[in-house]
Amino acid sequence: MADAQAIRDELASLAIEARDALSKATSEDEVEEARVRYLGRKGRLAQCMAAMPGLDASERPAVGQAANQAKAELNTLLDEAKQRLAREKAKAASAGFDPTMPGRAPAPGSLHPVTLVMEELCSVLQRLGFDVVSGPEIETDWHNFEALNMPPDHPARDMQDTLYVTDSVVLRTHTSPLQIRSMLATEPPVAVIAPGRVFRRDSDLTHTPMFHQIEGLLVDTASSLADLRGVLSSLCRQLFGPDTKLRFRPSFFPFTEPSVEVDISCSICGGHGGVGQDPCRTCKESGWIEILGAGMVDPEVFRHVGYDPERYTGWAFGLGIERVAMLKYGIGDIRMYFENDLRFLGQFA
Ligand code: 2NM
Repeated sequence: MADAQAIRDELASLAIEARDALSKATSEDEVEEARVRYLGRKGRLAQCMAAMPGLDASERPAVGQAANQAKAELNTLLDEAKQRLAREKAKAASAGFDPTMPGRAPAPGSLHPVTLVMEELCSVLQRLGFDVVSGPEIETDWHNFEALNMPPDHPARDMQDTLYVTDSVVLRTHTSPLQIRSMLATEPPVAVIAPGRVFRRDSDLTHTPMFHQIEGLLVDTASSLADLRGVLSSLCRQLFGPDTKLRFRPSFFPFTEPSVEVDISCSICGGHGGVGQDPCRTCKESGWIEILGAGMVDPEVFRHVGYDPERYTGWAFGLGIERVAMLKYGIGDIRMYFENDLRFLGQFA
């Protein structure tokens, strides 16, 4: 005769042990082990069931009900343990993924400092009334040299300095041939600017074989150096700040007479030649920086394009974009422009 109280005690203790074991289980194997131990065919619940027939008939229903309750609880505990492990597994699998982190920002491109300065120069000069012109980078010898009063024996035409395509075709060495083309295409008044790539057979610390220029040209019946000075003052002050001063020095170009080189007060030291005790390296303590060349268009150039030099006067100027961008942004080395280092290029947006 089985003891009803002993079965009740066993049911109670196996439930306590099962709760403990399943709440601590750290693997599916441990859960399965517990299932076999408590609910298996030879498990502790099955042993309690096996003892039931030996019970007194009056005790059997109540003990049977307690056994069924224990079985139901064991099943629930097993399900819960399995679900808990599944949750933990999923969490571990996604460890390191934080859905609240901001997304990876796309890296937007930025304009090259040469492009930025070129666009700024164009927009300032367009507001002053100049039209932007463009044209071929491969030019005839005539447009690039002859029409600009640079005869065949001119030193700039040397193979040492110019990249020749054939005997009479060159990579343009300046954007002046665009001014020639503009004058050939229209009668005065003419007010054009010509930005673009130019090529010279030159490569060292301060020269690259390709660089950028912008040139301006104004032709009318009474244009003068005074107008040129006004336009260049306005241009330089918009580019380098309203306190920028200009200085004209006499110079020589084959295509202008008289010719000048134009300095601006140093944008780094403010024209003082130094900052406090430190000498300014940018202007070599002079307070001035050469920024462009200019002059009154030589009558010989007008004759080449069919303009009457007795009727018209004009002036022109030219400057190098890379050099202006270096001064404007404090870039120390011209080679940086062409190394495509994104850490450099991204600084000017
Ligand atoms: C410069 C300096 C001085 C110039 C002259 C002409 C033209 F076509 F009218 F003759 N175009 N550009 C010129 C004059 C360019 O660059 C330093």
